[in-house]
Amino acid sequence: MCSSFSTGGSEGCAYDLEHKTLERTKRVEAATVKSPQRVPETHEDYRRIRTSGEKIPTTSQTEDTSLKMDALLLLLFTVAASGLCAESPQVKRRYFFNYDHKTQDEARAFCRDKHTDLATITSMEDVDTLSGMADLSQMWQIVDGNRAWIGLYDDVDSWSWSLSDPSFYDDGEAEFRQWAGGMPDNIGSREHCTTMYFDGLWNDVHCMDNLKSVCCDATGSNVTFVLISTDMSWTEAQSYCREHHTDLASVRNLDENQKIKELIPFLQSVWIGLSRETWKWLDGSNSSFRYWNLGFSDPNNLFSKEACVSADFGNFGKWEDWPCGYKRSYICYTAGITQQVIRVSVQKKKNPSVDLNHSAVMEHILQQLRQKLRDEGLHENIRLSWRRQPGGNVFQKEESEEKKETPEC
Ligand SMILES: [Ca+2]
Ligand SMILES: [Ca+2]
Repeated sequence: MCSSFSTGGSEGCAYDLEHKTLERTKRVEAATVKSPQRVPETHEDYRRIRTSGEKIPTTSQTEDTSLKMDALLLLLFTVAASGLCAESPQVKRRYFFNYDHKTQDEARAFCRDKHTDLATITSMEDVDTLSGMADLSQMWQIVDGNRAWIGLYDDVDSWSWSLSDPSFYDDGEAEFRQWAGGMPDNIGSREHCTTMYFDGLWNDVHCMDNLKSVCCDATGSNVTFVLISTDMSWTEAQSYCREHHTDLASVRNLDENQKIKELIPFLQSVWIGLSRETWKWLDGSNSSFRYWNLGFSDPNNLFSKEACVSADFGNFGKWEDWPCGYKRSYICYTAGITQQVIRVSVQKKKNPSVDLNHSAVMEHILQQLRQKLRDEGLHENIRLSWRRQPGGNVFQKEESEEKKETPEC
């Protein structure tokens, strides 16, 4: 069952709450985007856009268009969007306890096969629901019983440079690392920013530490480094570098590592531009609800090995980080996911050589679309992703104008 709605000239469907899947295509005319801005190509473009507050353009004007690219955009309505469906502001998850023992990886695979995913928990109401469901007699283990995996994990491989312009890096340079032995170790589950010690080796540390920093001034792929002697947190240092220079220092190779090392005072550490994201839900939910067992100082990343989360139903369902390879019970959930596929046309006028299939370019376009959806009042939990077309690319050159499709529900 589906009825139509209208948001800012768009058309779509309000979805039936029995969680049926809806998929259809719709054309979004690029002509609705009037900005004459060009797609950013260099880190200087990105810096200009950042400092001016200007939005990163995704299309140019439509006249004289010779290159027109199409892509399919997948919208997942994991929560009934308030702008679309007034009937249910909250997703209705059904939880399933499984009392056999699996690692978090194995549990995730099972849940995705049989249900939607490992459990996402977004409120105390969810915690209470789960506490009422848990059968402790089936969760007995010689050690660490009463615990079940949920879908929260620490994204330990999400390191990225503050200077994100992909054209600044040759192959492999964005992945250059010079960690000291045993690093990154994420002591206390608090270390998500990176320093370089005066010996040139890197360490992950708490982002709120106050340290000196190294900024970079980049012109094309040429770069110079500047020591900033004022102590700041990583975020403060990033803001300072972006205001007065290009960005916090990126380190692309050993030569640049050496140049920065030579700036660092004896026995001191400085911020460089590498940081990472932390706790995420496996299903992509952006819920910030947390129910850590603060009595055990969780998350504490004991022995630097804990990147997965269990709920302890012997302790009110509170959360603890554990090594992901431990085998224990687990909780799946099933939810209504409504999805819609939209065909997006992007027209390139001034920069026909820009590669729309570059991951960074596609991510920038997604960010703009997310912001536009938010501006139009759609629920923040809408998830967007690109759908790859036959051949593996997301964008494909359009060969001819197709007849505009009539939306159907
Ligand atoms: Ca560390
Ligand atoms: Ca722990």
